[in-house]
Amino acid sequence: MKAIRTTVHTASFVTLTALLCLAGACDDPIDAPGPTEQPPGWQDEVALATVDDVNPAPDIIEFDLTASVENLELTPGTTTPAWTYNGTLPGPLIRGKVGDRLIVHFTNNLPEPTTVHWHGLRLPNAMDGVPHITQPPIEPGGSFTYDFILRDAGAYWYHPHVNSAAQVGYGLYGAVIVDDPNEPEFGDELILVLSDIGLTDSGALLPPDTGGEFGDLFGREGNVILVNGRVNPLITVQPGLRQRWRVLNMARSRYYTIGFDGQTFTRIGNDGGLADAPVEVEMPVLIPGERADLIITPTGRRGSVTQVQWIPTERGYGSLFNRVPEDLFRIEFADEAASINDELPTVERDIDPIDTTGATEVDVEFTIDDEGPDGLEMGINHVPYAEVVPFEARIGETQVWKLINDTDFAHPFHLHGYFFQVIDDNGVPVLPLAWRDTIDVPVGHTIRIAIDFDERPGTWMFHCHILDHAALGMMAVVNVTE
Ligand SMILES: [Cu+2]
Repeated sequence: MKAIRTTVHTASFVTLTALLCLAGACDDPIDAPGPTEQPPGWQDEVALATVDDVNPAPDIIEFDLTASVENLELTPGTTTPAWTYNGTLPGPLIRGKVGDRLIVHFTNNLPEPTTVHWHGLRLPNAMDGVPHITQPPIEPGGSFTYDFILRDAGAYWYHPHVNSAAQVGYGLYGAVIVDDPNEPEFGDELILVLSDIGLTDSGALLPPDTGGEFGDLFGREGNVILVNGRVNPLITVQPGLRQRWRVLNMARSRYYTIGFDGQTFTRIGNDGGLADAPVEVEMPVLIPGERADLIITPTGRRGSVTQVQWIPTERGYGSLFNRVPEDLFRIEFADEAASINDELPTVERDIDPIDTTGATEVDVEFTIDDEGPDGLEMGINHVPYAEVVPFEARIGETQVWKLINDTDFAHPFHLHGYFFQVIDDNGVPVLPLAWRDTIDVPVGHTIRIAIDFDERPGTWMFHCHILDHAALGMMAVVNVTE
C-alpha cells in the first residue's frame, strides 16, 4: 500500500456577535455563545473499560486479556451470564497510535475453545486468530500471545472466530482505536459500540439456534439492543458543540441505521481510517463488522432529551416486515446556550486508486442452496466452508473481486488481513474512495472491489459477517503465496 498523505487546514472563525461581545459591546448575555466544553461526565454512562498496559515503553501496549463467563446486569433487575473479555461487555477498549506494538496475553476461561480475531487490522497471518488455519483453537484453560504492530489509523475490533455466532452473540467483542498523531481535532470524541443480545425476560441467554432455519436465513438479531453494553443509555451534550462519533457495529447479524431526528452527519471515514472526501448523510448505515467515523453537531432545546433510534434496514426478504424503530441511546442537551464551533478542519486524505490494469478477475458469489444432507447450505460459489477450495493470489498481485448476490438476503462481505477499495456497484462507480474491509452486498447487486495483496503471505479468510450465515458455510479462504 502506498503512503497516505493527510493535508489539513484548520481555520477558526468567530461570529460578529461574539466579536462584539469580546469588544465589550454585547449587552445581551442570553445571546452569548455557550460553553466550549461538554458537560462534566457527559459520557459516563457509556464509558468503556480500558486495558491495563503493563509495559513502560511508550510504543508498546502489553496487557492480559481473559475471556470468561460473568454475571452482568444488562437489563434492569436481571442477571445475564454474559461471555466477556476481562469481565466487561463490551471488552476493554484497546487504544494505540500508528506504529505501536500490541502484545496481548490471552487466556481462555470459557467452557469451550476460542480464538481472538482482530477485525480489519493488517497483521501477520499467524496473528489473525482463525482456528485450524492460523492457529489451533485455544482450549479452555489455554493461552496464546498475540503480538503485532498497529499499522493503520482507524477503528477496528476484536472477537472470537470459533463458534462465532454464539460467542459474539453472547458478548465477546471489543474496540481497537488506532490514532494518527497528525490528525486534527475534529470534535469531542464518543466511541459507540453497537451490538445486541438475545435474552429471556429473566436475563438468561437465548440458545444460539433460536428460530431454527428462519434464524439461520435471516440471521439472528438479539432482542436487546446495547450501546457500549448498556440499554438506551443517556449522554449529556453541550448543544451546538461538535462531536466525532466513532461507531462500530459488533452485532452478530443486525444492521444499524442511525436515526437522529433533524440532524445531519458528516461521514469522514469508514473501516480503515478517513475517506478521501467527507459525505453528508442523514441516517448512517452500519452493516455487521463495519465502522463509521461521523461528525455531528447536536442541536436541540436546552434541557431537553432526544431519542437516537435504530431504524429498520432493508436487507432482503421480509427484513422490514413488522419492524419499527427501536431505542438506541438518549441525548440530553445541557441547559446552556448553544456553542459556536470553530470551522471543521478540512478532511483531505489522498488515497491513490488501486491500478486494476491487467488485474485478475475473480467471481465471489454468495450462495444459498437447499441441497445437502442438512437442508440449508450456504456457501461461496456453491461451496460450503466444510468443503472449501482455496482461492489463490500471489504477493504483489492486484485482483478484482466480483461480489455477486443473487440470493434473497443481503450479505456483508468481510475480507481478513487486507483492505480493499470498492470500484463499482452494479456498474455505478462508488465514491468517496476509502479503505474498506467490510462492505454490504445487497440483494441483486454485484459489487466489484480491488485488492492489492501486499507482502503478507498466508491463508486469509473471507466470509459473510452475518455470523449465522458464516456458521452455515458462507466462508472461504484465499492462499496468498510468494
Ligand atoms: Cu450472509
